[in-house]
Amino acid sequence: MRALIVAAAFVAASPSVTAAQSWRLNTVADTFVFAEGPARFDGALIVSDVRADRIMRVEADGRPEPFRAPSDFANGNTVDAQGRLVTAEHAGRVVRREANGALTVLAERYEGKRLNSPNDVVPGPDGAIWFTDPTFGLQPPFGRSAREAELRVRGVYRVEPSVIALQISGLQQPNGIVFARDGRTLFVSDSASGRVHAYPVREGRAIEAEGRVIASFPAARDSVIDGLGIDSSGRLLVAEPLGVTILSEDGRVLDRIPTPVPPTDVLADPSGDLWITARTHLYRAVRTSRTETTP
Ligand SMILES: [Ca+2]
Repeated sequence: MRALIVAAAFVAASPSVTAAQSWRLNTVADTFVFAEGPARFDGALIVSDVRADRIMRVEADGRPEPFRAPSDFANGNTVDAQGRLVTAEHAGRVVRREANGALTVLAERYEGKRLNSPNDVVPGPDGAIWFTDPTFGLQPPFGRSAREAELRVRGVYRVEPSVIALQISGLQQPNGIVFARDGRTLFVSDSASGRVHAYPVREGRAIEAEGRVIASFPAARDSVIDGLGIDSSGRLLVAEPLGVTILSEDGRVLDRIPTPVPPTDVLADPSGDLWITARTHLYRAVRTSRTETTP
């Protein structure tokens, strides 16, 4: 396991004391074709290798092993309130893995038309599944073969059993999706504009108003803004072209973790560490803090 110190950040209230926070970035694996969608499931880390058309399972010793292959070009993963793995597939479905390993299709069509390429997925405050549906998986190498979009909208949807409701329709390429800890705000990244949008959520069930832009990250290093996460303190984690940026809920930059390879997604581990997928790489970012007194 290789490590490097990547960041030293901000200044505390007292002028004489610098609270230097840094992160040690461990490379857990570098053998992915295009890693995405980290999720904690069944005592291990699940990571999609989108372009390799398979989902990998990473045990504590760090070596990825096949979990599901082929995976219908699976991308985002999450775990629902009952502990079941839920996966967004570029092939056009959102599926739930049952205890016996069978897959239940949660979403496949909207108003009779096939979904574009579901990208990322998250449980809502009431347990319903929400997902983004941009068009990145309509072409190889992110999908099996080229196909035309049947839907004009690139939406954000909420799924209840047998009901799929379009919640957001105004984004160009909705990608990362996560709820605030209190469930009253939904954050969505738009990979076309580089923006992070925040939407008020009514009763945990519906978007009640237009969102507002709280941050923006321009394309760089042949990469665009991608996955979002939330940590145990409610801080927003953004996988953006230069690394993972940590924001307050209103978009203030709290910390930055540069990554050598542009990140695709980020997951807060219960330990406080961050799992970061980055194309070929899976990193584990470990926080190291120290306080230095200066003259
Ligand atoms: Ca994504």
